[in-house]
Amino acid sequence: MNHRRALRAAVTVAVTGALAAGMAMMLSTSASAGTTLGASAAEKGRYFGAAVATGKLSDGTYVGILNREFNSVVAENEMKWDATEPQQGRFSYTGGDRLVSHARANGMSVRGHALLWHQQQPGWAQSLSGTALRSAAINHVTQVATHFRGQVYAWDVVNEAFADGGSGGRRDSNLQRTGNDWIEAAFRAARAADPGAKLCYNDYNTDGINAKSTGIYNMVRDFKSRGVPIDCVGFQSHLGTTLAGDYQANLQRFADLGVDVQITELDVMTGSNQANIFASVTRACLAVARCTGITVWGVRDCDSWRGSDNALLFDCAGNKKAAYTSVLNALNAGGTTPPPTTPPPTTPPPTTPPPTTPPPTTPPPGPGGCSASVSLNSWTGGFVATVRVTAGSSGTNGWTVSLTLPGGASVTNTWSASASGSTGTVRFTNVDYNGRLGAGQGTEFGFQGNGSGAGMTPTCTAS
Ligand code: G2I
Repeated sequence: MNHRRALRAAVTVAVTGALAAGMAMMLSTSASAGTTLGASAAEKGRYFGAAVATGKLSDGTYVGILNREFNSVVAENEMKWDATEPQQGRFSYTGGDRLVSHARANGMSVRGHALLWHQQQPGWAQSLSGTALRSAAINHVTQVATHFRGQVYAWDVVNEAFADGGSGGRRDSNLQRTGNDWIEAAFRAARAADPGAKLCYNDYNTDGINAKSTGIYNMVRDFKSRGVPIDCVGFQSHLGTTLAGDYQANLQRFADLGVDVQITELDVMTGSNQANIFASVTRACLAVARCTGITVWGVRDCDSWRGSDNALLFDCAGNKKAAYTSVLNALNAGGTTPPPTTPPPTTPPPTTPPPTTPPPTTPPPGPGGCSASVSLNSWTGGFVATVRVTAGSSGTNGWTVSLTLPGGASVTNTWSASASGSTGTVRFTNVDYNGRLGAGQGTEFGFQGNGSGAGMTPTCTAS
């Protein structure tokens, strides 16, 4: 990947300009004048985030800007594969946990970046291939997403898997060589590990309708049609001196597939167009109802991977640049469409990792019938329950699991079963693909709840 080369492949600027801005003012449902990026974006039901290098959290100027202006963070490097699993099976979460804890203390949501990527792999993974690499990669997804379960608003599950240029196909990589289905395998593993996180595919050079973004579009359409769990697409938006005229139309066509979209790594080449391009990207996100937020890739120009491009919103001394003002004005003027239906959490989940519950001891199935056991992953105010159903000696054609939630608890989301009721005694019945179990066979379903799920005892009835 060569982002510099990528930046040169730019098209004409289409700044929507005064007309659109005027319309936005007219159509805007509530006049607003947030005084910081985060507050103003929040008024529009969105977040405004920054990539953070945790090493800089001891820099007072840096932290001052971060805490004042942003209500979302992403780790610039600390949650990547080389950082989180430096040796196979040995996980290290120091940097990621530090960022999550900073976010929690300051009311910020967290984007997770990135579970699988061809770059920044630890040496041991670079030297693997085939099924050994595939299992290591899926284990990585499972472990890391489990560790941060309940603490991450959205994960970049797979980063930069498509090729540049006109092919519209996948990039060659060790991961790609394990089989074309590696991306969907990663998304399924991530969903199982953290059912509450939005799962995103993230890439660059997708800033408009082009061969690469169309290749990704086709993958997302295919995933949606086959039920592969994908919730969002990240558009990195490392931009040059021009912006494609169809930047917003491209976001919209993805949103129309039924996924959220997010601007995930925004930075723009310095120059006379910088402020305009930042504002145009902001307006584009506000104009797409399912664009849930914008993240800039760093705080001050000198914090940026782009060095002398001076590509961010604050100068090296921490002063607001013209680009900052243009973004804030665009946020305050914007919002011609309703904000997303599921705004990102304003109260981030707890930093203390959920208590690890030992694997449940599944009661032996009796003759006929079925049995069920629950394992819980809880945090203050919520939990995820995984329920294991095991068929007795006659197998099942279908099953129903009943359990009684403690007072004040409620089911908010169920997968691999259908729930009747959400409080008190709730009955979960198999879905079409998991009702039929052979003698002694098992299956799992799960649900997420508010309140405490402690002490639930399931009973299973077979049909
Ligand atoms: O390349 C810009 C971004 C493109 N999209 C994915 C992002 O994850 C990526 O971020 C950059 C970070 O901003 C850099 O900070 O990813 C680079 C790695 O590809 C990061 O650079 C690395 C250096 O290459 C390492 O030498 C260094 O040890 O940062 C590491 C930590 O400072």
